[in-house]
Amino acid sequence: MGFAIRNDILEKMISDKKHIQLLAALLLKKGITDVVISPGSRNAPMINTFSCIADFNCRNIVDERSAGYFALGLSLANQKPVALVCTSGTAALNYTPAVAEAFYQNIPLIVITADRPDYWIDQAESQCVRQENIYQNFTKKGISLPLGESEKELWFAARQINECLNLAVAGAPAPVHINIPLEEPLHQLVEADLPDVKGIELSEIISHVTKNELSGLKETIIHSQKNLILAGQLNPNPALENALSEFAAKSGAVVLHEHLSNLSDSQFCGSIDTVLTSIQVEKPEDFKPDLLITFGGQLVSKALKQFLRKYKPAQHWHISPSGEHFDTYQSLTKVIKVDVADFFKSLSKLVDDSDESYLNQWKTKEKAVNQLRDSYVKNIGFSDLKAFELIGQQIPANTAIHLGNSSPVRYALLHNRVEKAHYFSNRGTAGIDGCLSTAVGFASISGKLNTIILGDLSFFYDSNALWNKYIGANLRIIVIHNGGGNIFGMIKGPSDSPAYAEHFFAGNSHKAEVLAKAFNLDYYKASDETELKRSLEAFYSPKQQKAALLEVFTDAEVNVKVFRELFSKVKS
Ligand SMILES: Cc1ncc(C[n+]2csc(CCOP(=O)(O)OP(=O)(O)O)c2C)c(N)n1
Repeated sequence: MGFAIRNDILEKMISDKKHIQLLAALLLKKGITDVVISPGSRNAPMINTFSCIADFNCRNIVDERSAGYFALGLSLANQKPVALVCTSGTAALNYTPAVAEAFYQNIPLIVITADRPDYWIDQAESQCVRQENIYQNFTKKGISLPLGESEKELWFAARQINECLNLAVAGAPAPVHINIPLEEPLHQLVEADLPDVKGIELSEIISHVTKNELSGLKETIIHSQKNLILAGQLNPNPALENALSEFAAKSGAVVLHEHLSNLSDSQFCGSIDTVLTSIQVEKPEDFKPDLLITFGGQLVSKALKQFLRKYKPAQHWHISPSGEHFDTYQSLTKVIKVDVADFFKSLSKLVDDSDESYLNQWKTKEKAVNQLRDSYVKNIGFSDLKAFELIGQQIPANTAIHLGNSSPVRYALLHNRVEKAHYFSNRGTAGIDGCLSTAVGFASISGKLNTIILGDLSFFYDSNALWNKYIGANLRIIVIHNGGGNIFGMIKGPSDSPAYAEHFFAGNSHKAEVLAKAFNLDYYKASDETELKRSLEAFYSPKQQKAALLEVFTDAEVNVKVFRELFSKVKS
């Protein structure tokens, strides 16, 4: 299999290791061309081979924890699998957080780790850990390639690689792990083409709901008075949004969504946390659905989970092409294994008797709490809640917004969506360890302006995200510096603990400014409303031609007071 060499390389030299040639050929055959490499010695055969081939777009990131999240962001942005390549030992272990996040966000990472031959494991050899299937809880499949290069072993390796690459994107996408034991010498190169490899295809049959089943579903929908549709975290999907809008309009169903669902129809209901707080003090049972239909990934709102677990629907259908049994509300009665857009499209053709009383109930509530929020936020002092309002007003439309865990995502959800923005967040496992790296990876191939808003602890945790060559002019980082883990002051439990200040809040007086300078970012700061408005204007001005960081300083105690007051106002 011929290939073009990178134009800054003079010779067509690739590793002499046959498995690696095979792997490169199969990756190309499956259209997997984005590679994130971390330096090492044992992975030299992969580095030498991938970096010579023009079709591979290789990036280099030293910190494997950051590289993993960067790859996740890349994959999310271009909706394709991304390969990760690292050496043996703790290098491989450092991928684990990103692999777990990718697993729970259904992102197909192809994790390629170099290893020593198994007879050297646990033998006081350097840089080895027990690496076989180390990500077993977070991958669809983990393989270790055979060491030998006999015809049979190469056939076996090709079959296993084919299977991994197919499974990564089949059904619910997920990471796969290809561990490669390698014998020295590691740097021997040959002038050769890639081998002609046999690609094995996986043909997936898309299931459709039968006519009979559809008419049964229709009957249930028509006879249930209160139909509630809940959209979890989703990638932007206009076809799905159209189908859902049509179904909701025809059926009168209420569609609840968060910003991370990436839906924008104004007939849908957002502001979930404040609406539910308000409902609790009236007659919550009036809002209890008869039929709940869910799809997508996780939801941020804890209040929603508590509400639906208490006021259980008579029926709960979960729609998913891969058929996972998410019984988040302890009421699951049916899993419908179909494409979500197809499901709503098919049902729209059968349903047309929209009774909007349930929808009006929710929309009236939403309007009331949003008005209350707006008048409250207008008059509060400078705080995280206020800063998020001002930031939301200034972020340009039609951009990508990445939200850090944990209070940033919650504050953003309390405010209106930025017009036509796409929202992302590492909500698969809700870690604070890779929010910035994910955004940097995403932004590195995004044609849009990308803003990441994250807390100070998350920023410092993942500041190595800035330690690479892929920081583009389209990146804007907003660090909400409230002096520590302010989220723990907002939620009950940690804030009452005697260990709160030292072990939950973990006060942080370091400033992001020094790191911004170290990584050559333009730096802005704000400690009050006037400064923030001024900084935001410059931060988002077309004149800002370079990646920039805005550090917003707020007072943790004021933040907690303001946040709690909003909810008590909503309650009263
Ligand atoms: C890797 C990881 N470690 C610990 C946590 C627990 N945790 C959740 S939020 C948080 C504090 C975050 O602080 P910061 O980034 O400053 O944001 P804030 O919520 O204070 O605005 C911590 C430690 C986590 N989610 N992920």
